[in-house]
Amino acid sequence: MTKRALITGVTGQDGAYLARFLLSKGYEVHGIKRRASLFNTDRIDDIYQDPHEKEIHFFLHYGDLTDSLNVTRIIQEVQPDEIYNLGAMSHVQVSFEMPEYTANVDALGTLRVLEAVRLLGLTQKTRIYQASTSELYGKVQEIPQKETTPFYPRSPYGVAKLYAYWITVNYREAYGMYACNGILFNHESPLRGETFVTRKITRAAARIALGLQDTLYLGNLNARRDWGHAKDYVEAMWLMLQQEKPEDFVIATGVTTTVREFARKAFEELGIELHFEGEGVEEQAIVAACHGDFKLPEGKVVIKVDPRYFRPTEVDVLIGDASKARERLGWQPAYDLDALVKEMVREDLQLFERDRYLKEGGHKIQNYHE
Ligand code: NDP
Ligand code: GDR
Repeated sequence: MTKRALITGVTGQDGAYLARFLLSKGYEVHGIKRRASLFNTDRIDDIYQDPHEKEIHFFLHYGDLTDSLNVTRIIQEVQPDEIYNLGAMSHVQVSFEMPEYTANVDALGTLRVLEAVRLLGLTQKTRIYQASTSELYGKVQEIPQKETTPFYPRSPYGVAKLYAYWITVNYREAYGMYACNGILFNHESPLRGETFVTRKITRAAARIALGLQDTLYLGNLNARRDWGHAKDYVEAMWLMLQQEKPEDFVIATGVTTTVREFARKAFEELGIELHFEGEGVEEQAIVAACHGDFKLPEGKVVIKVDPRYFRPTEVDVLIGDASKARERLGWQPAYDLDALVKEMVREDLQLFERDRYLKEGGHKIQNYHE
């Protein structure tokens, strides 16, 4: 029997990787996309199937996690074996500006999915994956962080995800549902949203090397994150739903790196050696040497700190212990940080080479500063 999966947030980074992964496993995949005034399906365009084709395995439905009727109707129509609840307002800094909306989507949105499954009588059929996050750990309580580490979220996003975590546990215990939390540490890829720090850095490094941009403005360079590759992490989501009993799992690489070091690695990938000098908001990165194809003058300032990217409350260090996932799920990441940085920088370089041709041809190109 073909299994049917429903993915909320299918147009996001993880949704795009997960949809591909499930299709490759023979699933019929349904995704929820939001209505937008422009096309917003870039990340899944290559797996999109025209509804007029004969054999369709991938279906898109208009929807929104703030709309209970819509969520319930889609679940009723699809009758999924598995739901992956990835939809969220996922930007930590933006959550300080939109706390109520973040709570509505990230916290209550999760409740809407769980309650729809319950009201529709699907508790014994439908398994649910909840996209929980290392942001639950927030202020350091223990290093490394594992399933038993106490939570102390540091943003409206983290707090909303805390509700989602516990409501998932509660529905599992109260109604015997197969519902579990993947507590995923940061994971990145060439499909990562442009305003998250890794992608912001790899895009800017490529653009600076190509002469399309002068300076990259960043916030806290000392923050440490445990960065993995989204491709590895979506496999862990699926594995969590294939177990006998529903449980919660930490997914992480076990290596933590500063934002500064990530930036150094990204520029190094292009043959540009950086030297960081100064402290706090005065800190900047200058070109120390160029080894490859791109010739930037030594001493050129390429990174500056801009306090507008500082957060009211910061998460200083994240490093995860994924022993439980290794032992019980047999999960092991294929990518390390260097392979991740290499892939992201290469793809961004390719992307912006097109802009360089346009610029050389006298066309105006867009500037990016977020
Ligand atoms: P993205 O921001 O790339 O994708 C988020 C998805 O949610 C997009 O498809 C977005 O739609 C959709 N969405 C946003 N608001 C709503 C809404 N109101 N109703 C329905 N859908 C909505 O996130 P990622 O793919 O990186 O992350 C996936 C999930 O995993 C998120 O829940 C995130 O919080 C969580 N997570 C992510 C981690 C990471 O490092 N990437 C780590 C741990 C957890 P649109 O495209 O229209 O904006
Ligand atoms: P994070 O990711 O907050 O960990 O949440 P992000 O890449 O936004 O920030 C990581 C760290 O980098 C610091 N930083 C900057 N961040 C951004 N976005 N822009 C900057 O210019 C900048 N300069 C420094 C931040 O302060 C922070 O310390 C991500 C999201 O995917 C969440 O949805 C997910 O739950 C967590 O990862 C795990």
